[in-house]
Amino acid sequence: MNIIKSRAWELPESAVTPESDFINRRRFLKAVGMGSGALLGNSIANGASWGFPSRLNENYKGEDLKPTDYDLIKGYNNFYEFTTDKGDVQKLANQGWETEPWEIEIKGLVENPMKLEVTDLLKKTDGIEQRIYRFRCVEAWSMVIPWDGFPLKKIIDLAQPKSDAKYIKFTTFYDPKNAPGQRRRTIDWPYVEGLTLEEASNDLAFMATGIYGKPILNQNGAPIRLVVPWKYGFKSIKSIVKIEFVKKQPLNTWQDLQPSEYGFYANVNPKVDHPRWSQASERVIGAGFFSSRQPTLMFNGYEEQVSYLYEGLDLRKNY
Ligand SMILES: Nc1nc2c(c(=O)[nH]1)N[C@H]1C(S)=C(S)[C@@H](COP(=O)(O)O)O[C@H]1N2
Ligand SMILES: [Mo]
Repeated sequence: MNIIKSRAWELPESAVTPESDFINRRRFLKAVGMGSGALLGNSIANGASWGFPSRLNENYKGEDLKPTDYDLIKGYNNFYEFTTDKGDVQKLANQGWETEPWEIEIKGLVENPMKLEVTDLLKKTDGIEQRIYRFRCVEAWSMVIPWDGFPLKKIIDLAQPKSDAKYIKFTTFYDPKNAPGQRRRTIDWPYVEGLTLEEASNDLAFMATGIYGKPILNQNGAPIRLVVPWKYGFKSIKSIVKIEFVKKQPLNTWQDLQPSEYGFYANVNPKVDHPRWSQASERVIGAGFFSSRQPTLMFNGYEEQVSYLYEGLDLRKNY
């Protein structure tokens, strides 16, 4: 397949093209009037392969953003269920840990609780789309990721929350046999995250089942994960098995671990430093030596879309 790399835009499988070509391919498809989202991403059959190819959502095409190379997105990971070593997640998450079949449960204060295979959920949420989002880890590094998936709001609409549901609590799998990091009790497993119902209903809140037009890989949170681009990366919980509508604010894993450093909101905010480092700028993963740092933007560049959620809230206290 490598021999036709120079004509990447003709390839039916984005899987084998270098990701720098992704940008050129999009430009080409646009030029011939196919729309830059019509990536012909022939997906390898796996748990969340349903719905591909996805179509680019014109509202989130990341006009001024350069997607990070796929090799970096899938090779530089935080997934403590496996290891704290970013370079080793890729290997350890692909040694016997199965992400298909995968059941997901939607429960709590809802009219329509359900427990179903993730593929069946995808059918109910009616198709997937592609969105290019900034991604900013609390550790002050960043990437740009072309996600495939659907808005979280679609799950809310399916579930029909009752009036006393105020938050959504998300839970990751628990499988210490296949996830070596879970054999260590450094964290009170399973990993948990949460959003207010209002945050979760914002159009930016996304459930990802793919990256770069291909089903999401184990190390990135297969078969389904949350993506909240205006918050620090730890809010974007991976490999979800349970989505619960609750009354009280859930205690998320990082807040539980170190409440003085990590809060519930975790909105990207260059003006509020982490107790141990500045959040004013970020290291851009994959950028050249001379342009490797850039200023961090309020709400990671999504201020216009999300600031209404925090009106009247002291962001210094509610970090
Ligand atoms: N279940 C789970 N989800 C998780 C994490 C984790 O360790 N376990 N790490 C978080 C952190 S700190 C970051 S920065 C992102 C990293 O996602 P990526 O490896 O796909 O880039 O996942 C988040 N979601
Ligand atoms: Mo992170």
